Amino acid sequence: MFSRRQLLGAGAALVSTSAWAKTSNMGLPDAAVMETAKTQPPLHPTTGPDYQPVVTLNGWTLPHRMNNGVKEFHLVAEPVEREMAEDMTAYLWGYNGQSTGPTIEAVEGDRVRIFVTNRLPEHTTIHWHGMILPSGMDGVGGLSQPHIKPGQTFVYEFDLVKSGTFMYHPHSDEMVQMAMGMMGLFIVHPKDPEFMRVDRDFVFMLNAFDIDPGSYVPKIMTMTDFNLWCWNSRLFPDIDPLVVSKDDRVRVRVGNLTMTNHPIHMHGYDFEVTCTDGGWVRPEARWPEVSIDIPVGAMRAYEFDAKYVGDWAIHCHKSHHTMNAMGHDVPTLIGVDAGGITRMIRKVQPEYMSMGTAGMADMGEMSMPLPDNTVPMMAGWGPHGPIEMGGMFSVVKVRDGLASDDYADPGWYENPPGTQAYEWTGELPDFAKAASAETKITPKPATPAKS
Ligand SMILES: [Cu+2]
Repeated sequence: MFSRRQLLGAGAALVSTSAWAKTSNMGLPDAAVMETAKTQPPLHPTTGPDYQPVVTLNGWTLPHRMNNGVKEFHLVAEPVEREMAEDMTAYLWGYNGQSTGPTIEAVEGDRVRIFVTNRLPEHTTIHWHGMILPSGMDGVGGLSQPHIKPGQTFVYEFDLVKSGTFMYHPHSDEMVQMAMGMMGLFIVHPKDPEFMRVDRDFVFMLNAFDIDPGSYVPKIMTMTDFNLWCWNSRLFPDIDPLVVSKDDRVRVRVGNLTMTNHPIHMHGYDFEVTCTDGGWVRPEARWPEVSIDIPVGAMRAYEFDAKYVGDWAIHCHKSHHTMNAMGHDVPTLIGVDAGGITRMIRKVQPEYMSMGTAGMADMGEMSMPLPDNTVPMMAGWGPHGPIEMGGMFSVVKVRDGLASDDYADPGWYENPPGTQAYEWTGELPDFAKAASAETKITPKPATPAKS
């Protein structure tokens, strides 16, 4: 057995970051630390132009301090323990106590000064993906700057010349450090508070890990066959819902630093793609979608008006990405008569069940004993039974009359009578007998709505 210290890597001192932040400040801004994987409330601006702050799913925004008009942030690259689900913790590398790292928020026209302290067992840098900045601030180790050695603090300083959605990640032993979870989002709000204003603005990173059941550290050499597909290093059913008030204008920004694309599909709505890492999409160039493919090394944002109340699934449409830890070398048993083999195995193992001969839905209903520190392949229990999902899945919950900063889970939506699929019992129910197509249908305009 390896001890946790060995797993974290030689030289990774297990000093509490908060204790360290207090004792070795040296004039640096406080390095705030987040201890929980719960979605934190939006951090409203206290100086400068107003903006609608983002909400990072199962994440948080890094506080800053003002120093002579410059916004100063302090990121600490360090080993972290991330709760990926209620029963599963991973030993990752991240920033300020968490992986995915905190979201940085600032405003177009700001000058930012970002202190980066390296508490990893090896050197690192930070690249500011998508930013327009001086070449020497671009964070490519060896090319634009020396690598930041363990124990060193480097300073990045540049003007935010454009608004939009950017990402940050190491450009230093990049394959290892990104496989260990080092990444985050950098949101630059428009200087004009009315430009592209929305009522709710959700952000999250896509990530993929390969962590064997019962172990804690991602296998860094895995290139394609990952077994955990996450949003902000979190797995369904423990990804928080996206809570929205009816008629809100809503934006969802998704960043992808995994090694494959993810078609993110949202039910109940059509929406428009409004932003890429390159900038805002002009109104006349936006296009309608119900699934938006997030390419590798890119982000996409989409917007919609929350007209339809309900519980609407949002998920990656690659069906293996909405499953938790699973092996891919399991034989297909659909249509196989397993009776004989089951009887034989039960002679030595009386509790043995054969599964999979009629599909795998049983997996969502049964709770079988699992190794320590993993999550069931299919999970989640809704108001009508097992949801049979995992990984990259959550629910957009649109409700009437929520307060503007209310992101608390409102529970399950209760479908009004006559609006839910029903079992056929041989006769139409009263609401269906009364239904008349002529009185109900209001055609949706064929042209996209202006925003
Ligand atoms: Cu996916």
